[in-house]
Amino acid sequence: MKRRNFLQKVTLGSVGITTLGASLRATAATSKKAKTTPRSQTSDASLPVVIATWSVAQATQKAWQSLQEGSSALDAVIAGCGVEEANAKGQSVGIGGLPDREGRVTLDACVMNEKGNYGAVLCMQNIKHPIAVAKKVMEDTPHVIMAGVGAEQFAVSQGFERENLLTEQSKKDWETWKQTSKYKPIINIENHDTIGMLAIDTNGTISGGCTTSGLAYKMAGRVGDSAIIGSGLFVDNEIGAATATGLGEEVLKTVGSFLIVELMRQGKSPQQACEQAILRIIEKTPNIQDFQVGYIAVNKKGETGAYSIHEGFTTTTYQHQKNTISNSDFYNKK
Ligand code: SD4
Repeated sequence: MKRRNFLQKVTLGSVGITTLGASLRATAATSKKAKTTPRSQTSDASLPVVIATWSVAQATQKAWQSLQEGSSALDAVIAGCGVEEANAKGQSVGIGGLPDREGRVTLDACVMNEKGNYGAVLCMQNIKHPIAVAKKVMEDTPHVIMAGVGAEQFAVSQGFERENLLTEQSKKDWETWKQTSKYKPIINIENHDTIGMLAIDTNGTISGGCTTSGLAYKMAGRVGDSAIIGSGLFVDNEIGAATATGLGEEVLKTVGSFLIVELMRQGKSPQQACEQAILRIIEKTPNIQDFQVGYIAVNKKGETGAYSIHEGFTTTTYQHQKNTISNSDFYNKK
């Protein structure tokens, strides 16, 4: 996966930020060379389709293959997101995710299916595939959200293995961060590229998922938008679906993914809906210099859209038998 330094500096209230670890700078530099094409403003309606945040060609390919092999849209999304969760080099999801400021990797993930069912895990440690646990929460419990130790215990009871998710590299980066932070109340260094993925099968059945390790060096216990219904993800099988990446606090405050689906319900295209949802954030928080948000959306026909506040948000779309990485359009043209 080609990653970039998505949010370079984030300020929440009076809480400051520091610099990235060397490996993160390296990955950011690599990603600049990623072969991408600008997204067109209009998109073809065609099914099936898999669309994901960021440059995750292997993940969308896996989801696409799963659809071809007859998996449900939900299982295709879980398989696709699972590719990135298992990628120890990716410091944004699953194993290898950058930890909170205490050095703990805590994961958030959710899924929604075509029936409007939802399952999520929040702040879960030691389990590599939170998105698969989220499906279990949805299908095998009377609840929709499980958090922390309870989520982990539930996962283990379902056969998931406990493992240490803090890789040597992420530990090293965290230790470097601790030195430069000088133990000031620093909240995060955002280089996290949450994987949000939406899939529609040939029958028009829509499902989605979103998985993340959240903001790097977040305060212990912090949860972002990614696992929260309507914010990091929303699916309405009659209309379409949307998912988010970026500063979760801003997505949460505007319930971004739900907003996009509702705008599509009112007749907006996925592209127009993503743009309006970004504008909603900017109306509420005009000082956009310090943070980034990116949205992707798909409607029932298989048209797609993507938009972000700043340049640099890429999307991967598998459609028309082709896997394409594109640069999304963005608001801040300067
Ligand atoms: C969060 N939205 O926890 C996630 C982080 C992210 O790209 O998407 N970063 O707020």
